[in-house]
Amino acid sequence: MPTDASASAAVDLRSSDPWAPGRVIVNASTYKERENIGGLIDRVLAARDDLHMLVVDDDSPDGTGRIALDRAATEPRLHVLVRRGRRGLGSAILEGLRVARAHGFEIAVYMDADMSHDPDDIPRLLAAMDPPGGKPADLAIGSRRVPGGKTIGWPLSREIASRLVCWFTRWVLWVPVHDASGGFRAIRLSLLDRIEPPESKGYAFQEDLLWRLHRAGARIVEVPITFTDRTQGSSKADLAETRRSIGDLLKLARRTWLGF
Ligand SMILES: Nc1nc2c(ncn2[C@@H]2O[C@H](COP(=O)(O)OP(=O)(O)O)[C@@H](O)[C@H]2O)c(=O)[nH]1
Ligand SMILES: [Mg+2]
Repeated sequence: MPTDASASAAVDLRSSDPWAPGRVIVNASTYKERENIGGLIDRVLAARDDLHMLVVDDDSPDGTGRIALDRAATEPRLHVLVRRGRRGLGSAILEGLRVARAHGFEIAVYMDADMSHDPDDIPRLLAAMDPPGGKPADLAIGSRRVPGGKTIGWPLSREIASRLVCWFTRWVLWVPVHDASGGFRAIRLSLLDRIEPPESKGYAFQEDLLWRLHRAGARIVEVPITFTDRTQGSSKADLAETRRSIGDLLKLARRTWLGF
């Protein structure tokens, strides 16, 4: 049964312990995704029957967290953390990775919850982490900007903004990847011990994490994916988030070039 601490509004809600042991967990961060969350859970858990899943919700006013908690009551591979108050996508991803590590998982895949990332691509990301006969990777990026990868349904303004951020990350932050801003990745969780945690709490978490992993010598690979813009619910990438991300990226540029 999920813990129900609704009487005490300041307490984060968690689905029940203990967790059965597992090697790979798929983390999805949610804010107001009630139209998407049920289908996402079904598709992730069906992608491979050894996968666990962790949903980190920021107390979505539309009840997304409650939907996930109710599912977790009967699904032992599903775990849910409902945090009190909106704390940002980057903060949710980082907390999810830490929870996964604390529960002994070796690899986490993290993804958006709006169906832009296809759960059927998860096995390909995992295969790139441990290629048979090849070198294991530390991070596999689901990439729209390598041959075979693409974006469907984005307005031109989003495409341009995303390409600018990727260009900036490659040529100003000196991280040699093609898709630095996507949020569909597999990461070897032991790497968290080798870096200082990203300071970016919002969308710039993606570039910030890459910047730190690259400087720590992580082996990063890119796997082509098709990103399809959401058809249900609405984007949370608003003006405030854009401003915050630009500030975070400029801070990283200062660290790269001036060292502070
Ligand atoms: N937990 C949590 N998730 C968030 C927050 N902001 C956005 N998300 C989730 O992050 C993912 C990406 O957000 P989305 O609105 O689709 O951004 P876009 O794809 O860049 O337009 C979605 O799963 C959102 O529900 C937040 O503050 N907290
Ligand atoms: Mg989206």
